[in-house]
Amino acid sequence: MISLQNQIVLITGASSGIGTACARVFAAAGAKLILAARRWERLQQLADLLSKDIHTEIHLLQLDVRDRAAVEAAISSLPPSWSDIDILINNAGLSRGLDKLHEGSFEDWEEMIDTNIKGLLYLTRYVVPGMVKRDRGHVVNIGSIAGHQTYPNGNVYCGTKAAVRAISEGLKQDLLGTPIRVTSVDPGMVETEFSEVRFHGDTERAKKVYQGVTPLTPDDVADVIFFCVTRSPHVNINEVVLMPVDQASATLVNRRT
Ligand code: NDP
Ligand code: 8X3
Repeated sequence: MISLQNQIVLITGASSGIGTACARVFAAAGAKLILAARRWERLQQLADLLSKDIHTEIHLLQLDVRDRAAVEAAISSLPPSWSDIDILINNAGLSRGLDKLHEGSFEDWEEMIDTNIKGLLYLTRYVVPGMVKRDRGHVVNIGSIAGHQTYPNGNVYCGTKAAVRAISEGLKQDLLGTPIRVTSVDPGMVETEFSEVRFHGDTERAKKVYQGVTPLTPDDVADVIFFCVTRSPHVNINEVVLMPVDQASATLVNRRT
């Protein structure tokens, strides 16, 4: 196992899915974890588990990434032993609804844009200056295949992930001349709470998304993220697109039932 001993890793959206899986993988490599999300109990349960099993050092942040002032306060008030963030994993994100654009819900749009684009920007804006000052760091943004191909009714969600892709590219350009690395990890279908959130808690509809296919697991994605951040310091993996063998595009899925 490659060691990330004493490296400080901030993971947003750590209370579920890909974020939780990242917490496990990075804890196993000896990193110190700052875990952020809105659901405090979930974060505490995860922290209890990781501190018991792997003796990980953990700092929790109850944070809504849409709230710029809260993001600024959370980052600027980190205790000195936690403030030098080495790796930022901008993972918090969601889809809401699957409707035609001209019938879509304004609330759903705003939640996706505020979380997936603006939240990611706020974290980046408040964390990256410290990385520049310390001359080290890595930002990993979780995009999606939805940022590469728009699918019917995906409109605004796909737009937010296309924006994440452009922002990752822009950040890489703006950090040229520094040793800071930028990576976009763009998965296809991963079985998490994603579809349940998309369908506003309709678990039956959510289950159907993964019916008859073998989707990616959150661990598969965490594994790729870990690979990206553990290359030699002169290597920048700009973008990784990964999907299950059962998927060929956002709309081409091999279902066995
Ligand atoms: P989950 O729903 O399982 O996890 C989403 C995480 O984001 C939760 O921890 C949630 O925490 C957090 N989150 C959502 N809104 C906010 C907010 N306003 N402030 C802080 N945290 C927030 O889904 P995934 O693990 O699948 O999603 C993780 C990322 O992966 C997302 O960016 C998603 O778009 C992307 N993705 C997912 C794919 C999939 O098929 N599952 C494929 C491609 C990309 P809490 O509610 O506690 O705040
Ligand atoms: C999640 C994957 O195809 O549902 O970003 O948009 S998809």
